[in-house]
Amino acid sequence: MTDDPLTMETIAPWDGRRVPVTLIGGYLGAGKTTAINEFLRRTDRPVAVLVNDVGEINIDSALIKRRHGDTLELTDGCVCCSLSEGLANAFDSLRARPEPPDHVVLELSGVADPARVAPWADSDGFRLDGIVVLIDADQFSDRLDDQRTASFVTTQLGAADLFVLTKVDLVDEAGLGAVEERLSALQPEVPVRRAGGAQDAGALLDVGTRRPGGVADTPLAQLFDPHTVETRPLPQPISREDLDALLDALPSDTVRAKGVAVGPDGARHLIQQVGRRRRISPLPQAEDQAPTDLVVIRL
Ligand SMILES: Nc1nc2c(ncn2[C@@H]2O[C@H](COP(=O)(O)OP(=O)(O)OP(=O)(O)O)[C@@H](O)[C@H]2O)c(=O)[nH]1
Ligand SMILES: [Mg+2]
Ligand SMILES: [Zn+2]
Repeated sequence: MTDDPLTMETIAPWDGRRVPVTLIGGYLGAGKTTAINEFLRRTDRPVAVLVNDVGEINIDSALIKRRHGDTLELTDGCVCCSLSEGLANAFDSLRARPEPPDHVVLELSGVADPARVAPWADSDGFRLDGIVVLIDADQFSDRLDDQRTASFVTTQLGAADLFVLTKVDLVDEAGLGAVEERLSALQPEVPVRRAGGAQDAGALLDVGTRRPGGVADTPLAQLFDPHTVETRPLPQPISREDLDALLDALPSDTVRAKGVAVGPDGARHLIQQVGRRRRISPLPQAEDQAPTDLVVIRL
């Protein structure tokens, strides 16, 4: 930084105002895009959304854009590993606007370490408001017990200011209690909220001031990423039987798959697979989401 007033003026936008930035982290498929969409549905404030998807096709940003025009995508890599330039450009393009957004929400990739992205959120014109890490109550224990994924999950936990438990509808009370116990053993100071009620979307942005020392205490970033991201061709159109067969045939180390398929009748379907859990749901025809190939993330 320099004290040259001319330089200061050209860097700091909006008369020195700093827009709060919330980072949304959480392992692959934890429910980040779903939660952001829910949040946007409940607010009419001007929120800018940045979405990082590791595949070549940014399905998430398409899903958010269907409802929210102010969405910038960061595609084909992870913001904390290889896309830092893209992230810097995204913040620059926000800074170039005459009017600041009220808030910026950044969906991190499912393998990102939020602590490595935090400095961008604290740059000119912005202020890191907090790091929310979503915890998939359905898959958390498996991911923590699998040595291939445990370090990703624990690194993300270490950066969090708030945990939001997702998919509480898929887990019984004893299971939820077990997840909360493990979380509080690992990160006793970080509050945990269960998602599921009307207030949850609000909880996402209700982070406010950061935990003292939060990010500084974060363990060093993972150096070896075992994930591979592939794009597999999806025949268009494809029958439901063929689609199921294709998904059944994915390698057993698949942790995440997503894409948009078109059925024989022209109807579009969103494919969402997280671990072994699969969901294929119709997309409203009116929204005309283009079909995509299948993004497959494996260990
Ligand atoms: N049952 C249930 N499913 C959920 C919930 N939240 C999200 N899902 C489903 O979980 C799947 C993944 O959700 P996403 O929101 O795409 O997850 P993500 O964290 O953005 O995934 P990546 O960006 O690929 O890491 C989708 O099928 C969602 O519908 C929930 O609270 N309950
Ligand atoms: Mg997502
Ligand atoms: Zn990364």
